[in-house]
Amino acid sequence: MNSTPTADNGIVDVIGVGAGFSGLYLAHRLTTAGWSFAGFEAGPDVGGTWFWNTYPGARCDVESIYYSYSFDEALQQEWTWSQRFAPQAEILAYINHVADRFDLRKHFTFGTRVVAATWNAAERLWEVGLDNGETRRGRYLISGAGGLSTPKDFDVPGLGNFTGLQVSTSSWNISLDDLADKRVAVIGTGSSGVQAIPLIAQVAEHVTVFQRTPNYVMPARNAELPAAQVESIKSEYPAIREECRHSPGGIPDRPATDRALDVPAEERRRRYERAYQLSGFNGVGAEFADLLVDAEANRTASEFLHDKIREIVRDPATAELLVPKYHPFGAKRSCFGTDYYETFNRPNVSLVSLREEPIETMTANAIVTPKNTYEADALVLAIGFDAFTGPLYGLGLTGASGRKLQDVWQDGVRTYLGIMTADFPNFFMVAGPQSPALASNVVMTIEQAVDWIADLMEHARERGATVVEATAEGQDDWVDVTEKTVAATLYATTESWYRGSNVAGKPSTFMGYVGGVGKYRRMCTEIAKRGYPGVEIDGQAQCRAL
Ligand code: NA7
Repeated sequence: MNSTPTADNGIVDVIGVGAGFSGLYLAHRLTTAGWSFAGFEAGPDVGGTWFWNTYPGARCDVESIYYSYSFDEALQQEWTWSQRFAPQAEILAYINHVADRFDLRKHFTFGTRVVAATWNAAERLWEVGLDNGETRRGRYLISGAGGLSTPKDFDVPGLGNFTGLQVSTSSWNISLDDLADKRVAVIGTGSSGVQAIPLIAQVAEHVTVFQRTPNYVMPARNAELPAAQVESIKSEYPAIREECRHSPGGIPDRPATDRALDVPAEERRRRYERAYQLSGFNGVGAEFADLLVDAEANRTASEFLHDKIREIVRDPATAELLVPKYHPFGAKRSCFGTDYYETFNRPNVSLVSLREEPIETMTANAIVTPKNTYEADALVLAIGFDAFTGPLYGLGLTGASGRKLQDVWQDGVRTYLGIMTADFPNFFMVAGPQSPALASNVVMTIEQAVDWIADLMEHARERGATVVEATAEGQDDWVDVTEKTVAATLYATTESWYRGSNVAGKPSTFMGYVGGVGKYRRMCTEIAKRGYPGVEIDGQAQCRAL
């Protein structure tokens, strides 16, 4: 049970949702500042994404030394990452360590989901319904529910017919051994599928990969972190973190100033090759300044990577199917894999392109396309998430005007800084849509958002104010900023979960601010310094924000 004391009237200062990276830092930051806090977490323990996504090969594609909290110097000195890209189990162990070290579990009720939340304007508080039937009342409601925590429905008929073993990467509940010697069908080739497929192929009798859109997959080049490198990083951690906070992506920047087409073809290729060896988000995608804004420049990187696929994959027909041809490199989330393309050289792995033969239905033991019937004993779904809005709509939010969040956002997401949304007073989103979350080392974005929220709450408290809300004008301006920023990039040309296109019927809005973590931080800091323009504090609108 939640052990946070509440006032006699049963009203807690803050109701927090989720005990992943966001929720834990929220609990720590706000309770340290003297707010009472009641957190609710659907899972049985801390971890969020890293609690649920336990599929084989699951690891973060941001390097561990950056994908971790920076708020406490002693914490970052005492924790030692073993690998360049930490596997899921190690990240979960880290999150557990943080929860223990700062005694954070006492602030949460586990196994309990927030399913309804209604703003009570008369009493200036949120009435929050839980899936156990109870109601809690809180002055503020803050979502740390994450952006990729609501699995997408499988939108192909016939899934219910399949009677074999069935598992999703996002709620993995079997062991790899359960797939041993089975004919396994894997649907989905985003980051999750790309990480899982090579390991499943090592144990399965046969793996049939069903690919809808080929992705750019670069070798992760994961490795043990040498002790000397760890020591060197630790000795400079505060400076490294500061660099991350002001960087484009929340990791130390490899600033690119050259434009791809200004460089002779031979040299360009040499540079791509060197960057390919580096890998990570500072690899090929960071080699030239214009790769995400100029289609011709992008083509040079795309073609370099196409050639890599053709070099690795021995069967030319399979290689051609794996070559990404429907989007520019980087416009959809790039993947980092280990032996991904090499896996298609195994005799027990085959590839089905759903562009050529879409799934028509499933039977008890097969996937049926117009061309073939693919028998399978087990089905692995790696089909992704109803990103950002899925988790938020799951909270059942009803705002000041009595409308549900999904109705207010029926034509697309509208937020102020990706943190607040008009008509939902005292409600905050950590790493929400239209924040830099989607295009950043999200832990940096989380810390920044939590600190900004805490500062705004403190600002209101010092003034004796109890209600803060984004103004419609502030929000319009922010939506405009996010749209103009993305319109100048190739992200705008590509259908992906970044813009909600992976979920049928979801209105198309780009879900992130892609102007950079550092620039975003500067804007947020400036807004705070100016007394929060774009926010109404106890009904007093400040001047226009942006
Ligand atoms: P992603 O990246 O959304 O990938 C999902 C994959 O599943 C992708 O290849 C989809 O093809 C495919 N998909 C989705 N629905 C279907 C259906 N109905 N039929 C066939 N194929 C389908 O999710 P991940 O879990 O891999 O990664 C999510 C993020 O986690 C990732 O971006 C990182 O940020 C970490 P599509 O491309 O839509 O054609």
